[in-house]
Amino acid sequence: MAKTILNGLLATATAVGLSFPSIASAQSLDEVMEARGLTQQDLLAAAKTYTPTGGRDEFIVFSSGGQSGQIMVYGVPSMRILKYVSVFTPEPWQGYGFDEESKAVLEQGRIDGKLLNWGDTHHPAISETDGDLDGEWLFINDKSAPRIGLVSLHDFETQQIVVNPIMQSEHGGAFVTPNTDYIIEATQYPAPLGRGFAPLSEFNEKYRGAVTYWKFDREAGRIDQSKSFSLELPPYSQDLSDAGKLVSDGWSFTNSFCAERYVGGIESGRPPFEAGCSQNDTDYLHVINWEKAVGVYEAGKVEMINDHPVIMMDTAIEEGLVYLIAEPKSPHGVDVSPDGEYIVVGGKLDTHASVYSFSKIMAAVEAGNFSGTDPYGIPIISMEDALHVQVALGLGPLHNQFDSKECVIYTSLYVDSQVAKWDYCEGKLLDKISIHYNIGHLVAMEGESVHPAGKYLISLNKLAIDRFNPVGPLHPQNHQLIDISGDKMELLYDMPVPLGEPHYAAAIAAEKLKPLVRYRYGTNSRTGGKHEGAVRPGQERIERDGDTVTVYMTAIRSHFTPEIVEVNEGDTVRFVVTNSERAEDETHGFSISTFDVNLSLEPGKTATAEIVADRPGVYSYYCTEFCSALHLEMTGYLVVKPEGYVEEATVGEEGTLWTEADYKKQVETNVQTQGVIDSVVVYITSRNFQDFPEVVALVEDATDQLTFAEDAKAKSEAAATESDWQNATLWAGQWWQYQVKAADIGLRAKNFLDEEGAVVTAE
Ligand code: K7E
Ligand code: CUA
Repeated sequence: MAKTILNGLLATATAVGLSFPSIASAQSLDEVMEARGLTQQDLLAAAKTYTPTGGRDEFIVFSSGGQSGQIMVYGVPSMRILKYVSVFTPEPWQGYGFDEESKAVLEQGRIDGKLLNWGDTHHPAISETDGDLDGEWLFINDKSAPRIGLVSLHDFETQQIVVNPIMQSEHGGAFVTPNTDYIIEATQYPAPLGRGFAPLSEFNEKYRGAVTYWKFDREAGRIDQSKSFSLELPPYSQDLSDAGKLVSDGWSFTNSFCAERYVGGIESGRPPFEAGCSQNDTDYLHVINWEKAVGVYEAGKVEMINDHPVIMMDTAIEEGLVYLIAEPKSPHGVDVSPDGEYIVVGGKLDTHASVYSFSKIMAAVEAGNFSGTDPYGIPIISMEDALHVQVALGLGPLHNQFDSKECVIYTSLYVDSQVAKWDYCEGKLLDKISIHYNIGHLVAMEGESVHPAGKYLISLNKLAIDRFNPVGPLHPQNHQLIDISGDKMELLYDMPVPLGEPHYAAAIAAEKLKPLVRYRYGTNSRTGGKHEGAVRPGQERIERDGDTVTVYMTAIRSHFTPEIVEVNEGDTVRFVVTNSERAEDETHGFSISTFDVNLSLEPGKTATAEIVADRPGVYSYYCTEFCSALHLEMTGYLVVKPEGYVEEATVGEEGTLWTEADYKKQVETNVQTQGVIDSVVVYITSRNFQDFPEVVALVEDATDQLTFAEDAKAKSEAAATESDWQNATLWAGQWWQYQVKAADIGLRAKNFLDEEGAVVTAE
């Protein structure tokens, strides 16, 4: 076995560095087109999306995962899925909900004492600086239970969940203000504020909507609930929101449906909600001066509901914080143009998109030019006074996204299954493209920022029907990539997504994201701070405190320290495990048979698996990531001794006893291996490796491994001087294990230098 691996290493070492000329494919492009029935157009689309091995994408998309409670991350234009970030739902691979640190995050999402393991993610928002996406943080709402999740874009992990103290359901979040001072969250279905009871017969009097402004403390990297407040709104079903920007900064916009305040009851013979809620020709766009509202909140003009400050409607009206504008029947999206002047609303049940002018709205507010008030006394600005232009686009206009080209906007048409490209300044239709089928949201690159990036648009479809190989009655979702760089939109690619309904997505230039390669040693990734249980190699220990046993453990290729943990039946056992690797992508896992735990330990991370050892037995634990050639050997035993068990003084017998000859043979192998390592070291150090941070990191890691090798070598030699051939051989074996890891890393570094064209700087 040892010999085989060594030969392999030697072979790789010689092969690396030799480059073979690429052999041309036997087939020509024409033959492939013919054989696969592809058109010129198909080839063009393929060339625009194909990303060769090792290639990177220009944009990164964060898509809501709907009923999965997650976020999906993928690249554009390749449409390759890179990650699922779990927010409201456990995710086993990444240990989310299977380690204590992430359970603490899910715990924050408890509502009225109840732990929820399901969420319906709808609208992600990337943090902004001066209205541009800055790639630091991501917020997403849960429509089903009124919650907002916060994801760090340094490690793509969920770090906080906040529960809305007054809402029963929500939809119009998460939308950020241009400097991420606040995250906006608006209700969906009206209910008594504070989630109490009131009979439906008192709907008009006791039921309410609301919008919450969550304060974001960027320095702390947390939503600060103690500086957040809400505004009471009428019991219309508030829908989507958007924050004003530039000229309209300081204002926010939330539309609504069911301004009829209709309550269904199909079972008692009343027409259903869908009929009663779409009877009127108009609903209301709420126009809110949040900046002024902050002052009103700080002046204490609030009522406390569930310990949360709420500016009640009377105060809001008196202080001039809220206005309504009639908008066409059951609208859906509301989106503010990059310059902040226009607010575009999709009609949904109306064929028009309506463009409101912020300066016209302000003129009406300043002149006190209102057409009346709603039943709660909120001033209504007439549609004519606020409207810039209305354009008939087609059936079911829903959501809008902006292009980098001035005045160009894209609107999804749900019923028509089309995207309309139009000019919102002039009010004219420019182009249409059919999608398959029934588009909901759409996302253009940085299309909601003050500087949209254009280039691509993605249609987030509600149905796939016949687009993919059938996989049973539940079809995958379909994200369709569209090229918007030219005058005509061109469909490029269909991406099936087996995750959950995509609602909204946010797309950012990849270069703006600065994710970590490894954690600072001993990081609790869910707080971002140092883990109090982190230990360095050599500090591992097992501590007992009453019935609680804490195992301070490290993980490195390819062993845990300690490897045997003995406890008593009934003990609570906490395994606090730190991955002491530095090498990029050297993640270890940790699971204990039948205890329903899994840790994902990326380099530098510390996480905890806590179990109650309630059944006597012997439970193996092992690393769940294939991390090295001896990954299967990365294991240990949790021994749970039955109550009253008395240990007998016996000595375990080894399976094999090693001799001096075995020791010498192993040492010989090690000397040869060292020869390979030395040659790789010469290769690397004679080149400008310092110019490549990736290689510097690999070299540091290899140096670590060689230090461990030295330590094992010393132990083996000490045993040999005492003629303890058993331990001498085994420690020589461990010495070799560290050498193999160092050689593996060294070859990776050498390979990298070859590919990147490093130059010889020394002989
Ligand atoms: Cu599905 Cu934004 Cu919740 Cu529209 S939403 S489609
Ligand atoms: Cu560590 Cu497998």
